[in-house]
Amino acid sequence: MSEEPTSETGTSKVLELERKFSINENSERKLQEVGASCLREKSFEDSYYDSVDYQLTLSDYWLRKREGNWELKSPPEKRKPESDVAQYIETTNAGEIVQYLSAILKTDPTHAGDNADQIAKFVEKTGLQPFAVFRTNRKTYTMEGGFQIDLDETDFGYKVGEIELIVHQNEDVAAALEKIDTLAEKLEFTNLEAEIPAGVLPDTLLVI
Ligand code: V4E
Repeated sequence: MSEEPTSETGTSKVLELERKFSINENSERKLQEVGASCLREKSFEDSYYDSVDYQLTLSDYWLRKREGNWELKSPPEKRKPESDVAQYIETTNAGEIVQYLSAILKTDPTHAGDNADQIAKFVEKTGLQPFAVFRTNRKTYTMEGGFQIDLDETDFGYKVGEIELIVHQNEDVAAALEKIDTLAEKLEFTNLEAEIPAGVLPDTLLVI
């Protein structure tokens, strides 16, 4: 991957391994049966930004402002292609986000800074615009093994679950992917891609 995920104090980058799945009326009960416990329930609004010709999303870069905080999900250099698990580097540091964006948009990053206000200026200067804005209600469960399981419902009626593990070292990726797949099987979670009805998600969120 372009920059190594690290567990050093102060870093803003982690590698998120996450698998989405369809949820039904039994999903929450199944989670509780395997020992997961509900950590919190919250609601948040996301605004996803891109250029008019979708340079970011077409390159699998996902820039969003969640409740006022900028976040960027970018693809690691190497992914395990055989896995159903999505693998992204998540960056929250404004300076780092601008570095990534400048490279994709082929813009000069010199006017970049390291706080949210300066990233907003960068976004304005490069003409990035919100292309999808929606609110999500999320129930977050945790369970033994470091798993986080989210049950999401958006304000346009889309329901999805997600199993997530965070890793800090490349060497841990293969084992973590296997753990996610094993848990998904145990919970009888069904593959999401096979079941998304056409038109449910904004097309721009289904680019890859
Ligand atoms: C990567 C991506 C998008 C950006 C949102 O990523 P996501 O993991 O869905 O965020 P969220 O809010 O569910 O989790 P959090 O960041 O809070 O942990 S939108 C589309 N993609 C690419 C993508 C895709 N098209 N389909 C699947 C199954 N995964 C990723």
